[in-house]
Amino acid sequence: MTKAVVDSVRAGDLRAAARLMRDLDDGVPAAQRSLRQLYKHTGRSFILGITGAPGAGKSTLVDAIVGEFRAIGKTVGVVAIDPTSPYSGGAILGDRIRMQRHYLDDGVFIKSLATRGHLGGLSRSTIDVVNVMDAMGKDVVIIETVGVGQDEVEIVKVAHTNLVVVVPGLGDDIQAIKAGILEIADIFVVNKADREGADRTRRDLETMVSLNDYEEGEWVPPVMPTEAVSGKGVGELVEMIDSHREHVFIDDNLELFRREKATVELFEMLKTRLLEEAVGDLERHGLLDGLISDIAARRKDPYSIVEKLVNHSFAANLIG
Ligand SMILES: Nc1nc2c(ncn2[C@@H]2O[C@H](COP(=O)(O)OP(=O)(O)OP(=O)(O)O)[C@@H](O)[C@H]2O)c(=O)[nH]1
Ligand SMILES: [Mg+2]
Repeated sequence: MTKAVVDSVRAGDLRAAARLMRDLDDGVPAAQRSLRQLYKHTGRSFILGITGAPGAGKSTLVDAIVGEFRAIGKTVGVVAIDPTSPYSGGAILGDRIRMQRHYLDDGVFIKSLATRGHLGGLSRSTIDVVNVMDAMGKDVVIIETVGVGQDEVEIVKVAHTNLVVVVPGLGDDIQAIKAGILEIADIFVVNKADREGADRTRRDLETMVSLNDYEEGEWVPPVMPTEAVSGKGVGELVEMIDSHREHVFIDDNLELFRREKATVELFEMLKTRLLEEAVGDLERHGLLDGLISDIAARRKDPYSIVEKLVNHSFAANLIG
């Protein structure tokens, strides 16, 4: 059974891959087993992360970038992480509409992930989907995510190249960008370059980048203007993405990248499993609700509870 799924996914079967992703969402144990087998067939895709504020034009840009990759015969997988809507909600439909050109193209596989309903965190689910697409043999896997929480910051470590999309007129926002996003951006994209203030935003970003110290041979993030709707600037952006890909694929850099990705994968999986294990155990012993009430009422503190749980075999130590 597992072998059949693994073979079908490796052969690029869209239905098998879609079913596997759904089973992973539903926590079907057999799906986990398939992932284990698939892992050794991953590591071939080029993974591109696209982060930016809601409405910055990420999906429109993804659509245009996909068009460029398809034009040179590359197959593409897209994971769109939707910040608010559940599966039946508008944003997924929106993603489909914005990527409509590719919706009927067999060479493009689009999967949306809702942020809700991932006990172990969204990073884990994203990694699973990326790995399935990688094992399917997609040449490129694109992850679209709203760059806010810590979760997203971890996710981007699985991408070879990260675009940070900003829009003109961000003013004070540049401070916010500075704080978290500079460290993840390999390329800054000033999208909606048709709007007023695009040049200013571009200069501000370039100044911000220039204030950083870069070592010899280190990648300095360029700032690229685009108009995702018309496709203007997208060709140049894809060329820059390719330059960065070449930079990452220099031996030492690639080794470093692979270790970083492996670390994120291991840690995210551990986090999920341990959490599932602990919560499941507490539930089975009928302790979870009471514990939460006790903590809420300050009768117990979460620090001591967690300490007891991890020092011993979860709930066993709380009974008896
Ligand atoms: N003027 C202008 N509008 C654009 C451009 N690119 C995208 N838009 C518009 O911006 C709106 C948001 O685009 P999306 O691609 O959905 O943005 P997003 O960042 O994916 O949004 P979320 O996924 O909801 O965070 C849409 O109405 C697009 O048509 C551009 O280059 N110029
Ligand atoms: Mg979007």
